[in-house]
Amino acid sequence: MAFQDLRAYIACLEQNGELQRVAEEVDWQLEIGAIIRRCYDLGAPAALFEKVKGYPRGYRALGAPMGPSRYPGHSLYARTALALGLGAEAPAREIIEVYLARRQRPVKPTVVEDGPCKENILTGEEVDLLKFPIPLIHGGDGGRYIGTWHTVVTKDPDSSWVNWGMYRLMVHDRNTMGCLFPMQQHIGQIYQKYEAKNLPMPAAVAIGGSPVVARVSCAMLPSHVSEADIAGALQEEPIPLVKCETVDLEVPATAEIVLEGEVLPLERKDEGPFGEYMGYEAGKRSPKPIFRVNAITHRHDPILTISSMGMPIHESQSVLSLTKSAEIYLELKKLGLPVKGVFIPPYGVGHMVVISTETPFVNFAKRVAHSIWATKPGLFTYYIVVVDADVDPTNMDEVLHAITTKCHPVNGIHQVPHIPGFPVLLPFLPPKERLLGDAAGVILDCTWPKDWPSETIPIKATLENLWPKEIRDKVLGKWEVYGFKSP
Ligand SMILES: Cc1cc2nc3c(=O)[nH]c(=O)nc-3n(C[C@H](O)[C@H](O)[C@H](O)COP(=O)(O)O)c2cc1C
Ligand SMILES: [Mn+2]
Repeated sequence: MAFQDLRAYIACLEQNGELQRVAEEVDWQLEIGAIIRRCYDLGAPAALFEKVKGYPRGYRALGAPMGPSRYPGHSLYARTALALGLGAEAPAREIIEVYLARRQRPVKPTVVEDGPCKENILTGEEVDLLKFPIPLIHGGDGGRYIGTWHTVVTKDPDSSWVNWGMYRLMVHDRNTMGCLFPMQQHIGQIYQKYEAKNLPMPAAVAIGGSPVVARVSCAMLPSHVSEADIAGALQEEPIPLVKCETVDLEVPATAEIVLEGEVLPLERKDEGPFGEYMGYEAGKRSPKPIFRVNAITHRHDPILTISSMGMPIHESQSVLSLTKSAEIYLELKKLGLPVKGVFIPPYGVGHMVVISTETPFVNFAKRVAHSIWATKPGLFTYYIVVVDADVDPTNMDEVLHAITTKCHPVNGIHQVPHIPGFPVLLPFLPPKERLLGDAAGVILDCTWPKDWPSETIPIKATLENLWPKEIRDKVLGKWEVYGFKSP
């Protein structure tokens, strides 16, 4: 089932107890950010702010669009599950399986003549970003951030590849924004090509639309894969796109707000800091590229989507962790590695990845880890935990048990200096390395060494392993007879 737009998704959230309408007037200045922060802390529903101070009624904002859920009976990932047309109770494993299945069948977008995002078209002097209730999210932020749950559309000048990515956008003034475009990301690679020729990079920002649009924009797909095709795959229907007014790019036709413009070559202006996804206000104000907005189009009564990064769990981890896990799994399968499951635990802010696998030969954990570091979705993972195939990687209790009983504190831990990391923000790096993203990684090998004689490998003391089948069957069969409730 496909959602036509953000509004259909909001209606679905509301039906499922995953939306709170906030009729009370709220302030864009810190109050909205604090409310979203508390939504994450409590696993409270997404917040639809219906009246923002100083803004006309109708100019609304949606906070925590895919934040974690603690609604009774729902999965932590309920809003992601609903966006994919699954039940709100679908656990991480099921969402990853559905993602992997649909991901195999990309669906190209269609181009349509017109769409709701063209209901209002503003050019020239009419362009004013502050027309929208853009929040100052955290105390200490360097400015108001309009881009925290959105899609930046750019085109590779050397091919037909169109990239969608989510990169934070800070408002400088009515028609310029600051951008964080690291070279490790697709946009950094594309922008570099324009800049080398001293050309502005045409760009468009889409806010809103079908919920899969923002979702794939932070999915860590490989290069030259168009996120639009994967968005279509995830909703099993093409995403309708419309042409922009002033740039040769297309955007989702049902987007709430579209910003069209160009990223200037060789010019920089101070941007940041911003409370970030690792859980810290990391990185100082520093010179970054400038996005000049030449046109804005928007729906009547537009809804600005907002996430509020900071301590987990928030969109960046509850969303990124599932798609990133699935993308890493796909990359390892491409290499023919006998991997059973991959999971990025949400409190690890994407830095830790757990892989359960068969181990066909010695030092296999190292092969897995170095393979991960060679892939796009494996960028920015620093703790690689390799566990045997009988450990469920989505179950952190099982993973911790594997670490503390199977990983030798010296021989099982392999430190790898100087791997690429996320520049500017990585909290554990000293200041100079942090600026560059000169990171380090570690492999925790929690698999039984291949060279140990099999009789020396301890037997896991489980119900399955240590009791004969007839006793197990008897105990399970009589569970309620003993007086217990069935699980
Ligand atoms: C709310 C949010 C903000 C993000 N901001 C940035 C950012 O400013 N810079 C960046 O490189 N990645 C950022 N990311 C992560 C990217 O969206 C993610 O790595 C994505 O895969 C990038 O697209 P690409 O793979 O096409 O480069 C952000 C993610 C989220 C959820
Ligand atoms: Mn990409």
